[in-house]
Amino acid sequence: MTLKEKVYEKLENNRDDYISGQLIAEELGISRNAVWKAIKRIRKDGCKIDSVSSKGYRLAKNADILSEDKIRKNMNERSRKLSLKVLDTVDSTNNEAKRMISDGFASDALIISNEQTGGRGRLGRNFYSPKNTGIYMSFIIHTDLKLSDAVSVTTAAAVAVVRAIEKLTLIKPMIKWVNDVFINNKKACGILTEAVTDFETGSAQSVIIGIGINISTEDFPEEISESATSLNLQGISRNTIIAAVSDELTEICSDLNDKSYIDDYRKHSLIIGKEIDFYRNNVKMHASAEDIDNNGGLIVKLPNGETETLNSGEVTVRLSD
Ligand code: BT5
Repeated sequence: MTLKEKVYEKLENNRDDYISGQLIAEELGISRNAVWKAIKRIRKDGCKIDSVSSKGYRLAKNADILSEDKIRKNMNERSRKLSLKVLDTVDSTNNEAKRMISDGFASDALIISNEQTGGRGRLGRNFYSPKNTGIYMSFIIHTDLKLSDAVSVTTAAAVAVVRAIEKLTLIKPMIKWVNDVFINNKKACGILTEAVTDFETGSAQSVIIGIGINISTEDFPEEISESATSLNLQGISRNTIIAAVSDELTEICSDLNDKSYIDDYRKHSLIIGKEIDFYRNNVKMHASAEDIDNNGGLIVKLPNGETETLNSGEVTVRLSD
C-alpha cells in the first residue's frame, strides 16, 4: 500500500469522526508533514476531505477512492486470481485491454479506471464516464469459446451486475435485452463485449467484457439526462461493488455451459411480455417479446403469429406499459 492509500484507509476507518493529523502520523509511524502531503495528494485525486483546525481531517460524505488493495481484499479466491490494473484515467478500459492483449498479455485480468476520456458503447456510440462517480472496468477472459458462445458472455455480465447489486443493496435492477441494466426504468449500466478472434479456428481467443456503472453521477449530458440514472448508494464503496461484480462474473464464466444464470436473466428481464419494436433490414418491425433462449437470444412473436429469435441489435420497448 502506498502512503496515500494508508492515510486514506485511516480516514475511511474513521468515517464519521475527525481524526487529527498527529494521530494518523503516530499510528502510521510517519511525520505530520508526510500526512499533510498524503492528504494533499488524495484531494488532488478529486476526493473531498473536510478539515477543522482543532479536530483534524474527515472524509467528505460521498468520498470514494479506488484502491487496488481494497478491491483485492473484498474479492473471493477465484476473483483474486485476476491480474488487476487500476488507472486514474484512460481513453477506454476496453482499448487498454486490447492493447495489453496485442502486447502479448496472456493472463485473465481486470482493468479499472477512475475516468474514461473516450468511453465506448456499441456501434461507435459513447459511454459517458466522468471521474470519481462511476465504475469503468474491463475483464480479459482467455477462453477457447466458439464465437457464438462469446456473445452469451454479455448476458452473463448483465446477470453478474444485477446479482452484485442485489447482494449489496435493496435495489431491484432490471435487464433490458441485451446489455443494459436499468433502475426505475432508467439506464444505470451498459456492457460492451468484444472478442479477439483467431481467424484460423474461428473461435474467440479472448473476450473483453467492458462494464460501465453510474455510481453517483448526477450531472449527465443533456441528451441522456432523462434516460440515465445512478445507483446512489450510501456507505458502499466502488471498491466493494467492483469486487462483488468480479466475484459473480468469474463464477459464471468458470462454467458457461451451466446455463442456470439465464434463469436469473429471465427473472430480471425488463422486456419479456412487452410489446417491442426492432429493425430488420432497415424496416421497423413490431413484435411481442416472449422469452430469452439459452444463448441469450430474444424470442419474439410477430403479428402474423410466427416466432423469431433475435441475436443482436437493438429493441425499443415502451417502459410505461
Ligand atoms: C453501452 O453501449 O451501454 C455499453 C457501455 C459500456 C461501457 C464500458 S465502461 C468500461 C468499458 N470501456 C469502454 O470504453 N466501454 C466499456 P450502448 O448500448 O451502445 O449504449 C450507449 C448509449 O447509452 C449512448 O448512446 C447514450 O444514449 C447512453 N449512455 C451513454 N453514457 C451513458 C451513461 N453513463 N449512463 C447511461 N446511459 C448512457
